[in-house]
Amino acid sequence: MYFGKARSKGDPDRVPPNQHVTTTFPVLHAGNVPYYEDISKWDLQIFGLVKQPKQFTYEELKSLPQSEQGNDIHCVTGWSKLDNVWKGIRMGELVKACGLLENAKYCILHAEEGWTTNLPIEDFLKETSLLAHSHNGEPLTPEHGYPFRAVFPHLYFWKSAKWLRAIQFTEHNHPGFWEKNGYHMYGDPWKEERFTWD
Ligand SMILES: Nc1nc2c(c(=O)[nH]1)N[C@H]1C(S)=C(S)[C@@H](COP(=O)(O)O)O[C@H]1N2
Ligand SMILES: [Mo]
Repeated sequence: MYFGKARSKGDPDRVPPNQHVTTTFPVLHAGNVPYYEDISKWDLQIFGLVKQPKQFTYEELKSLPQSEQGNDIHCVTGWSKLDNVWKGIRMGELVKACGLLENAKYCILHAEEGWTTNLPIEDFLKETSLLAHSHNGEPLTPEHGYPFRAVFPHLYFWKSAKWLRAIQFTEHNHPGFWEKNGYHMYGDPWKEERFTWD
């Protein structure tokens, strides 16, 4: 498991500029925490610029090859949480069977209540990009994204959509919920790509 170069608090190799380390796990989102009465009715859809759109049930996702990733997360509001262990499915594994079309360049992640975020396809397909169902050995709690959330540790944490319901592949880069409200289209914490009005 990879935990980065150093372990000390505030290490500049480990903690991006103007971030502080927290040992708590803050809960942050717009809207409501969803409640699922019957998880067998839940699904995750993959659509857009793919040869074969797909619809996964909860059970189907649990039966795909599972991976574990150790990483740090950085919220644009200033907190960083080090040494998280996520378990789930690599995004690359998830979309294997869909056949991405050549003009697929970006993704829109669709979460509950119409919440969205966007990122380039290379970032979505990185080895470290996960569709996670567990954090530090425990299933995700409802507040942190149960049943499945995205985790893109190399981008600010707002890109890591909780309660993910669909992944859409597009040719152009469409701003999501926060991006329409001035957050950066990419969000590299090391370059402090926080807001577009800076
Ligand atoms: N569906 C959804 N996912 C979301 C958000 C949201 O508002 N809705 N907020 C993002 C933001 S700004 C952050 S910092 C992280 C917070 O995740 P956490 O509550 O598990 O710490 O979720 C991200 N994913
Ligand atoms: Mo955030």
